[in-house]
Amino acid sequence: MRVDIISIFPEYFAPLDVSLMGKARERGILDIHLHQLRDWTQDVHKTVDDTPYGGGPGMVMKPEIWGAAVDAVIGEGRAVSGEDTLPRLIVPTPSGRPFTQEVALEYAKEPWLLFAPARYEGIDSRVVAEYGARLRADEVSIGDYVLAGGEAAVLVMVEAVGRLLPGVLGNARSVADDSFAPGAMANLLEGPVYTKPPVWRGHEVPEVLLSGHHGRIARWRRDEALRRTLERRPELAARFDPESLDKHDRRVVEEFGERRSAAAPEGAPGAAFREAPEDVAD
Ligand code: JD8
Repeated sequence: MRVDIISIFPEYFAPLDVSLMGKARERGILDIHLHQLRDWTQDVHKTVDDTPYGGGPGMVMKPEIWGAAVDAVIGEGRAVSGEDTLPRLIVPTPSGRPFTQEVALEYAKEPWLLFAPARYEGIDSRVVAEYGARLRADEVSIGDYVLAGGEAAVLVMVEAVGRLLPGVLGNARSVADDSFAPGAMANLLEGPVYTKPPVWRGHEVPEVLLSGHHGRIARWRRDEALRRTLERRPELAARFDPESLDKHDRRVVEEFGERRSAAAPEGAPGAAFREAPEDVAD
């Protein structure tokens, strides 16, 4: 997969030289190209921003600079790939569609991604409109909090997509086991994990994990993952597919609901969840 990143802080992406992404690049699975946006400015001050039309705080990034940069990078990519392929343009923004594991799996199928992380108040909105007419241009957000720029979001997305590429993850772990991975129990959080020593500062490892009884261990891990999801992400639990809950799963969900209702008086937060066991069961 070819990945191009245009930014006024290309040095921000040094982390892509190390660990899993670094190895993926060494193996030629991931072909990452960093570009300095200011290389496409014309003035001595290398200006990339200007005041917002309509007034208001901050500055907006100029469309001409991004247009010149994106056109040049597309041309460079095509010159290298020799084909008339076009990249998928990805613009991080707090007002974008949520970036999820599902979106990561979709992007992992793409031959070429072009990321446009902005700074200031963002990029003049005509840039996405312009390229949206010529190629797939997505505005995405990595979460409901505000960053100072798009670079951190690009690091998150490149790692989330890069680890899904064939040959990147060792066989120690397959992406099929991932939380949020589509399949039997999509939207199930990871359960607790343990390693040696069996006792640490008086804290013991759950006995079942030392039993060697793989069936009981798998069952325990699933129960823990179910409880953790019910506790920490009720909105995910509410999306459990009833078909994929076996009798034991339903028992865990019901017990959780009973414990929750016992703990939480009428109308308390989470009370709404109490209802779930019924509609899960049928
Ligand atoms: C791109 C500029 C900062 C945003 C004024 C603060 C993504 N989940 C996310 N949170 N924040 C971003 C994000 C923030 C960005 C840019 C992404 C470019 N900023 C701006 C608007 C309000 N400042 C993000 N993905």
